[in-house]
Amino acid sequence: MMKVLALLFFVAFAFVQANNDYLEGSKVYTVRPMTKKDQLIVAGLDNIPGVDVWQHASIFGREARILVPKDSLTTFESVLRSSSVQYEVIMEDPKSVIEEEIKQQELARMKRVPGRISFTSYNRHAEINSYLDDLARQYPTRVKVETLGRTVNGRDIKVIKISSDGGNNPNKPIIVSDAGIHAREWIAPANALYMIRKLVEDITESDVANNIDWFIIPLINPDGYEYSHTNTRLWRKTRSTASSTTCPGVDGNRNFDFKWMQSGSSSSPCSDIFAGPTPFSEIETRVLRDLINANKARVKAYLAIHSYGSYFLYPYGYDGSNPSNVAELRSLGVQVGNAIDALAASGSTKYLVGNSAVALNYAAAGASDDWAMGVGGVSLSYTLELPGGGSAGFDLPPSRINQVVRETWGGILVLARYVINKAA
Ligand code: 0X9
Ligand code: ZN
Repeated sequence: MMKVLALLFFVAFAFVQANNDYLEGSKVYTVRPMTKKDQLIVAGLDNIPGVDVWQHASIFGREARILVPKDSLTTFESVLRSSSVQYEVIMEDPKSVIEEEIKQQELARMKRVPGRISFTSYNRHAEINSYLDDLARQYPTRVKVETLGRTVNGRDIKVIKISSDGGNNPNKPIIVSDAGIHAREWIAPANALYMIRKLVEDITESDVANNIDWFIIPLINPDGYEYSHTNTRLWRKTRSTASSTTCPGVDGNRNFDFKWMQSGSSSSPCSDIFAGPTPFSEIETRVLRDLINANKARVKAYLAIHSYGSYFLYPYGYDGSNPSNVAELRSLGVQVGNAIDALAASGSTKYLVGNSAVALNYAAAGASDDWAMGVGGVSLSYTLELPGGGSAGFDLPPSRINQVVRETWGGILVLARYVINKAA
């Protein structure tokens, strides 16, 4: 048995390795813009071919983290040198670092209890969908699971609807949340799964479980997520090929039809921030649009779950302008951030709360949070960027999943209770 397992592991790992080969010879830099002029230069680095901005620099003193492929190293360094922006190589060999982490993740998966959803390893799409279906069977009065759509690679995108009273009470607020639109942000679906657990299997806050109907899509981009497990660890987009077969995929968070393509987006299919051939070209974005539209009068809050950087962000991210209820968004956001910080492990990054374009220091149009507010009419719309970890930030070690999802739940409770009080 061990031999078979070892062989399987070897085969799986060899497969993964082959597909991360594009990282060969690449480097990871931190870049520290100190002035407005520096910021413009750093923002322009995005356009160098193959450059992958893992974390954008922020005016609040956070440095950028950028992966630069071998062929772009000279251009990248010469731009920075000629403009005297401070930078440093923090990873000389990202390929081997990431491969080592993939090995660790696989080991953690081997230790999980089969058939149970795990918070000590990352769950795969099939496991997530069976968990939802199991809950629907076990808790038929509280839980309904619906398939909202099927992806280009034939995977079902499911929503779990959690309600204490059948789900048809017109006066009850709904909170809609999705995770994993960006494939590589593995902690996001894990966090959504923990929310589901706390609202169905392990209810310790019955006010929140009973006074809100929760619509949660724990994995909205299953094709991309699976691809990041089996092939390219840092895959971000969907896997659709309508625009290009050599460069598949659309950035779901640039594909929503609100100020589409107006900022922070690319019209090139090979870019990681490709907005798609048309707005809502992707099934992954249409399912969310349709879910919110179908329940418009009752959806009181929307939460997009991403990673990384410990941010709690409100619209509008397409240009940094503030919606009319910015004071409410901000003060609730600060309370959410504080609640998470209070439960966080010592030494972890404090949450930064703000308008997304301002806090992240880049505008980006076509994102779900802006659409939910601007078109969907949801007045409390947020993007949660969970903490980073691992070498790339997206690969938070499995040993930290538990802590992160628990502390984050503390913040989500604050949001939920605000919604309950407001509706009362
Ligand atoms: O750029 C994004 O899509 C999000 N950050 S991530 O690192 N997870 O990719 C932030 C989206 C913030 N919201 C808007 N720009 N509207
Ligand atoms: Zn994201």
